[in-house]
Amino acid sequence: MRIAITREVSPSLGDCQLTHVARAPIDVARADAQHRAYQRALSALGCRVLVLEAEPSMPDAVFVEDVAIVLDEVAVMTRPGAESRRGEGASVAELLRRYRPLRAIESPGTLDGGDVLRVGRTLYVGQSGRSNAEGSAQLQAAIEEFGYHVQSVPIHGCLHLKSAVTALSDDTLLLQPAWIDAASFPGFAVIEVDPAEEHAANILRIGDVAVMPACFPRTAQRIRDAGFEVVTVDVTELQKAEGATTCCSLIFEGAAAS
Ligand code: CIR
Repeated sequence: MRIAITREVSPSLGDCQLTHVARAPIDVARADAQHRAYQRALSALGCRVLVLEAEPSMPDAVFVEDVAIVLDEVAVMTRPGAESRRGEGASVAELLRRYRPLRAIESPGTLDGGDVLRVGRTLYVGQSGRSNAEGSAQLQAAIEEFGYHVQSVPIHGCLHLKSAVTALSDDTLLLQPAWIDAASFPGFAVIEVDPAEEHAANILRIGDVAVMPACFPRTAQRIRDAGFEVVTVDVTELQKAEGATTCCSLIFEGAAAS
């Protein structure tokens, strides 16, 4: 069955890290309500949603995607580039070890899960301010025995690789051309985000469905026109914290937890 690990919104979300987005007041109660709706959307798409307790002293801990890379054979705990986020992984690791053997990125490596896009056996890793070359090299060493390989991709002007590109299927990408060069992905069909919707490239793929923020209707239409199913969620408060839809879950196939 498909598992989705999530974590409740921290009451300190307003003190989150921000890199390319200007700080705006966050309504935490609203963020929490939106996050619950996101969890319900994942449930409706067949996920068994596991919910970790909020971490009151860790503003960004709701963004569980950044602390682990979960593959079919193994999970790799990351070492997030922002120091304030390095404590978030412990409770996720505790849960993940029920499902996968664990490996870990060690200092001086840094890696955010938001920088890792898996398509088939390739893990594209963004060269962002959060993930360094040592982090990519350690990821490669941790997973190569399972037949995966890491490919570094330059990005500019955004937080993470998956701010700039995500996969709608194994051969079609959704991409923001201002932040990443489509030439880094030879052989893929590419749908560009609508120019009026700068942050629209981050979709969460669950099976054949693209889960994306409701505030990008033009890009949603482009995706539907290409034959994909779209489910929208309202995540405006989480977007103020520089998150969107992939960041709030770790999704993988696993037996039901006891
Ligand atoms: C951060 O800057 O780390 C958080 N405020 C946002 C992280 C979003 N993560 C993601 O999209 N994978």
